[in-house]
Amino acid sequence: MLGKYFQKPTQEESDRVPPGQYLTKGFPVLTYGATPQVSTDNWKFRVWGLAKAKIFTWQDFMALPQHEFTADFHCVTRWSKLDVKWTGIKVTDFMELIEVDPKAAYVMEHCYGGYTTNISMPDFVREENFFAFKLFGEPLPAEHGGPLRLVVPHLYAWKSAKWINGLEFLEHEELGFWEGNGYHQRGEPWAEERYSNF
Ligand SMILES: Nc1nc2c(c(=O)[nH]1)N[C@H]1C(S)=C(S)[C@@H](COP(=O)(O)O)O[C@H]1N2
Ligand SMILES: [Mo]
Repeated sequence: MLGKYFQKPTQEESDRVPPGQYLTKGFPVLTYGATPQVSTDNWKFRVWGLAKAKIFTWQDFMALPQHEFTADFHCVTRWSKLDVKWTGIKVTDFMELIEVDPKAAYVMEHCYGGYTTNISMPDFVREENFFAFKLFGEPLPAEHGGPLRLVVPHLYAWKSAKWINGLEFLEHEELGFWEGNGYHQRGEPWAEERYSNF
């Protein structure tokens, strides 16, 4: 298993690698379909469903407090990358700008290109989750989700929607793209929630 693309972890590192995962040296690109090319000039981000409908521009996002984040990244195809450095905006700061109906228990993340992924409110609204627009100090490359992606460090990376452009708030859980194709509805890597159990 260990070869050119995988490295043998130190003890400290292996404590951070979830079961069944291997460390990778590079940062693989995992995209279903084509990479959308989105300019920040006409970029729009929508909120709808069980929330007051609202549209945000790139400038609206950039006006929010910006932070540096370091997070481990776990893809369900078994590669993990530790200590990825991002710059972004906390989900909790963005949530201050919108009015969500208390009945909303789930969120569907929507993206340019049509990808979707579902997440529960408690998994979404966490202090450590963020919208990223820089990777290792550089503008987020299109193939990694630029201009803006979500990062949800505590779940498998398919929940970290690239080219995110909308949040649909829901009362009942609906399945996103991979979740509707056999992947687990939550995707917690330490519990190895890889595949759907129904
Ligand atoms: N819009 C969109 N977001 C996506 C994906 C995708 O295909 N489309 N792939 C997901 C998967 S499976 C993973 S592992 C990560 C990969 O992010 P990376 O390409 O930056 O490594 O993005 C996730 N977000
Ligand atoms: Mo993935």
